[in-house]
Amino acid sequence: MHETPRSAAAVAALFELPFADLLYQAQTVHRAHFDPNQVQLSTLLSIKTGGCPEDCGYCPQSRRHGTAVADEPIMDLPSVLEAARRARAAGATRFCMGAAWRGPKQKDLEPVLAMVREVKALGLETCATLGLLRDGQAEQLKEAGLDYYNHNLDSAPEFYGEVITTRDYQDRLDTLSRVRSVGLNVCCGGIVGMGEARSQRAGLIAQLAALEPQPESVPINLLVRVEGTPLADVQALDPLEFVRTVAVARICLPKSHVRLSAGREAMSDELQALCFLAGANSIFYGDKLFTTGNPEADRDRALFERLGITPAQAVAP
Ligand code: SAM
Ligand code: DTB
Ligand code: SF4
Repeated sequence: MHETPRSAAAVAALFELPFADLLYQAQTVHRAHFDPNQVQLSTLLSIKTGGCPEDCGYCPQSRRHGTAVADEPIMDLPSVLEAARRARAAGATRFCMGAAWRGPKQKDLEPVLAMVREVKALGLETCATLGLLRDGQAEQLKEAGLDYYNHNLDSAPEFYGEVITTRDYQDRLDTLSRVRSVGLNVCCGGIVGMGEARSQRAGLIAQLAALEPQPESVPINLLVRVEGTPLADVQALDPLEFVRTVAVARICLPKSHVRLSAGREAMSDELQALCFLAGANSIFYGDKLFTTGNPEADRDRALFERLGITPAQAVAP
């Protein structure tokens, strides 16, 4: 069995393999740890949209970019629970609540704790992505019943400053340590197609693979180019390079759920099939991400039918 690569150079060498060899290795690793015909379904909800003070170049929710996304108040609990019930009825096993914050103030966190408690009581796995956490906040989320915290590294360290200037890589690593230290599961991945070099895609995966323990869940986002953001006009990534990225993530993070995340709405069924073959085994399910589109659930169900993929069932509590 192949040794899991660790250095950025070893990860970069995987990208250079002939496509068939890379996918064969990824599929072999995938089958050693997972049922290759099962995909986990997570549904996203933006519980607080827009008006974010950060300047992430890819993000339509930054108030620094002239996008069409309005600054909205936090959602009320009944509306969140209504969305969670719909997600559960549609077959999702995890419900991910996101907020357009640099990080939650304590007064912001209180209503989120109630949402976590109530969504958990519906029998769904709970995930939150609220930005940077201060001391004591991860403990409160864990105590409320949170299962996963999403906090992406998003790019290689040497590329991060090209895309985000209002925080640095260490801020992200510090929050990941706080999350891990209270026993929350970690959801940590990134975005490709932002104009980065292949060596920087390899650098991102090397960073993710070096997290100890490795994240349980690794979202691989394909940049969604949104009008008004600094990255709106970036050249589209070669779709086969995206498949290579999924395959390399699979090999370097053999036991993680690798999630096809943002950008899937514009992907053909054939491209998605290649990503599943490359070891992707999770998707965001439901017709919207936070502010951008996602394939309709019945399109996903039709694709799963054609591929003989079954949705992963909820884990016993
Ligand atoms: N504000 C929190 C944060 O930044 O960690 C949580 C919400 S933020 C929207 C969550 C993730 O969405 C980002 O880390 C990024 O990976 C992804 N994302 C945001 N805008 C995107 C875009 N236009 N295309 C692809 N992924 C995007
Ligand atoms: C992740 O890596 N991608 C999801 C989830 N984790 C929170 C968010 C994608 C957001 C895409 C842009 C939008 O819809 O605003
Ligand atoms: Fe804010 Fe998160 Fe968007 Fe960055 S990615 S602007 S922190 S919502």
